[in-house]
Amino acid sequence: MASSSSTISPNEPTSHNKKKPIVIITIGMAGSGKTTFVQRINSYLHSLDPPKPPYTLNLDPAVASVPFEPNVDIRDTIEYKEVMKQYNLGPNGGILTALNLFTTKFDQVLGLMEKRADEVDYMILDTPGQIEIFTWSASGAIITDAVASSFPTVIAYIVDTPRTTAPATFMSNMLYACSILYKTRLPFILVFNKTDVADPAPMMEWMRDFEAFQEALAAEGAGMRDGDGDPTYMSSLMNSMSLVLDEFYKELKAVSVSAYTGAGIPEFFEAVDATREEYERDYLPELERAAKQREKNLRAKKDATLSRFMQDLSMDPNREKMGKWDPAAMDEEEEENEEDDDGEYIDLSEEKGPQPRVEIERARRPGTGGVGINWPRPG
Ligand SMILES: Nc1nc2c(ncn2[C@@H]2O[C@H](COP(=O)(O)OP(=O)(O)OP(=O)(O)O)[C@@H](O)[C@H]2O)c(=O)[nH]1
Ligand SMILES: [Mg+2]
Repeated sequence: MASSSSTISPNEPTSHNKKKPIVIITIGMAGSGKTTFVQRINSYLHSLDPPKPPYTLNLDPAVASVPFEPNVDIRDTIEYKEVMKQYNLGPNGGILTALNLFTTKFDQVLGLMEKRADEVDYMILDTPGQIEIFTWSASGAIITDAVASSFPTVIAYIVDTPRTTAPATFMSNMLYACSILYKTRLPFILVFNKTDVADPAPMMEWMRDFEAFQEALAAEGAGMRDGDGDPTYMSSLMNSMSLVLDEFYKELKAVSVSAYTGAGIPEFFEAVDATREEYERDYLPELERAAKQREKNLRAKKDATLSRFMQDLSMDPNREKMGKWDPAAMDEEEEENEEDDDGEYIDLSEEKGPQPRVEIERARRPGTGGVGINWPRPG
């Protein structure tokens, strides 16, 4: 899937010579305010003069209600509670499987995004509540890669500021952010949210000044010194970790916002706009190199299969009875098969009158006749 999009150049302007929109992927711990933040940036973009309505996608199958109107909503195609029942899973397994199933058709979603690229400046993805479902799953990686292969992309890592005021908690949150940065290698913005209830200034200071963080750690006291007054294992670990993080802080931008009041949102967009250059300079060459390598591997695999096939053919005593083999015809047939579609995603904002629905959508909508989901079963 990601590979299917590798031919699209994210650097190329859209057909009207407009720059490609920037995709903002919001990631953050459960309850950090991702959805409220997406709602806030969505309404901010609508309120600009002239308005710049973004293209929005909800990838959280378990959210009860979305406070903005997403253009693509995973809940329209997959009901995660039904997935839980069918696959006998718990809530997290259900969400993960729902996301995996959605990802199998993400090329269609990408197609919808490409179609709207001329009209919008920003595309915003809201991700599932449990952070690891998106960041440590194959589907999260596939979606991120697919999107980043087609558009300039930035990660907005939402930090729950009031829950991160303790130095140790702050550090674990930053370690998580650090792992995501190194995993995705995409431009990264730390978004300190909920600043209406907690001031992120001390945290910003800790990021700038390593010694300030050490002092805060020492001031926290508990667990840092043993009975003899020597530093504990925990204290040494935290000190070494904070040294690692010091390098990480140099690579990223941090902004303070309140999704609740709207404070800091213009500064967030300044940071987002600045990442376009970073994306083109650092990420794109790597992306192009990976795409070329993928293509090379694919060609080598195809050549190997072809020569094996030719060998088999030359050894087959019945080959005279068969018609002459035409590789071009075979390619055409393959392409035709690829085009076969067993379902279609719908851009809700384009919906005019009754739309063809995929089977799984009917399962969710009461009164539409669908009773079960025919997803492939494991094993
Ligand atoms: N005070 C304050 N509360 C906020 C802010 N942003 C979000 N919240 C609250 O934080 C809670 C969680 O917000 P959500 O937007 O649902 O967070 P989320 O990260 O999408 O949550 P999940 O998707 O369930 O993980 C809600 O009660 C919000 O009202 C903010 O800027 N200030
Ligand atoms: Mg949410």
